[in-house]
Amino acid sequence: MQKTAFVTGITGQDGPYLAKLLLEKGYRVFGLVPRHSNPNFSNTDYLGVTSGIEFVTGDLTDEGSLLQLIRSTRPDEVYNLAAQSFVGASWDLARLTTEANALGVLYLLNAVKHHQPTAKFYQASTSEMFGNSAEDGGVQTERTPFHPRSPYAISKLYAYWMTVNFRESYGMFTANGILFNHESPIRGREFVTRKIAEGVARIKLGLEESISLGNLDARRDWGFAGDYVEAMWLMLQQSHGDDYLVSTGETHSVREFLDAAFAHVGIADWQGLVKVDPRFKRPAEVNVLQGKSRKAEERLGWKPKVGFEELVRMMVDADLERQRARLGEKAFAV
Ligand code: NAP
Ligand code: G4F
Repeated sequence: MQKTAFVTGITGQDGPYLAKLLLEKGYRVFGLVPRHSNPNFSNTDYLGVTSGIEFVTGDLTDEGSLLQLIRSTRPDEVYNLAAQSFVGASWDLARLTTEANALGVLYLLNAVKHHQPTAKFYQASTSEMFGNSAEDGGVQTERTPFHPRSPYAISKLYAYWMTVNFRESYGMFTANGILFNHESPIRGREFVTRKIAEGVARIKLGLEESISLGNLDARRDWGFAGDYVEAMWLMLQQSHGDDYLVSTGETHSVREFLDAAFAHVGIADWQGLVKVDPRFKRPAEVNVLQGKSRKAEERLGWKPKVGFEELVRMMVDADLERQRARLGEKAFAV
């Protein structure tokens, strides 16, 4: 029997990687797209999955649209990846962030409970919920206390507990993936890794003189999105719903990301090419994230495949290719 998946956030970074995995496994994939005058399918195009996805229009903030879509698509698995996911914007857009990331999850859980209660439900939770909280040795696990430090993290914590609560109250199969930062060539351009990859590529090709960034000392546990969507799928193949942390176990600073990215294009001394701009600093920073995903390893058999250096090279190479293609198009136009 062919399985059906309902994926929100299909046009973001993780949605296309997950859709690729599910289509390869023979799923029918419905992808939720919010209404835009000019919808952007560049990420599903990049991974070659646009034609395989059945796109449906709706919005996490519109409960009626979710009720109608869950009733009409009858999914076996629901992956809720949609969110206002940019931490930096969440102070200025606190209400919008809360409505989509917190209440939107309640609406989707309700739609599943009413129309397809046997569906397995995945919620995209986040290491941001830990804030600066850590265990001895400075790492985070499933047992580390949460201490969110942004409107984004607070909205995600509400969604985390609502997901747990639907499991405990109604016996539904729900799972939280507490994912640490994961990146790829289709990462949104405002996130620090992609901003650096694109900036380095443009500097290398003589198209830009510098990159403006905020806190270079922040440390993150950066993995590859293609690896992380496998963990999402594995969580929904278990006999019962549970919550799992997903990380690489390594932490690197923004500065180290810059080192690796510039080194890859043969620039050793990048200090004069990076400007620190207070506009990119946050009212409350999360200083260090480093996860220990032993539970995912033991119970799901999941391990990351792509390491830090390979991830940086992959992202910079992809941006070099994109920038060169643009230059080629311009030359052709002349
Ligand atoms: P992303 O690239 O920002 O994609 C977010 C997606 O959500 C986009 O497709 C966006 O559509 C959609 N969306 C936003 N508001 C919506 C709404 N009100 N209704 C319906 N769709 C809406 O995020 P990502 O990096 O793929 O991350 C996927 C999920 O994992 C997010 O929930 C994020 O918070 C969470 N997460 C990410 C990471 C990470 O490191 N990437 C780590 C932990 C957790 P439009 O573009 O059309 O607006
Ligand atoms: O790339 P970032 O914006 O990612 P952040 O805030 O860690 O959030 C991402 O990962 C979370 C999981 O931990 C997700 F839940 C969330 O949706 C998102 O995908 O920033 C990373 C670090 C921060 O400490 C930030 O202050 O880089 C620092 N940084 C320094 N300069 C910058 C910049 N971040 C951005 N975006 N832009 C800068 O210029």
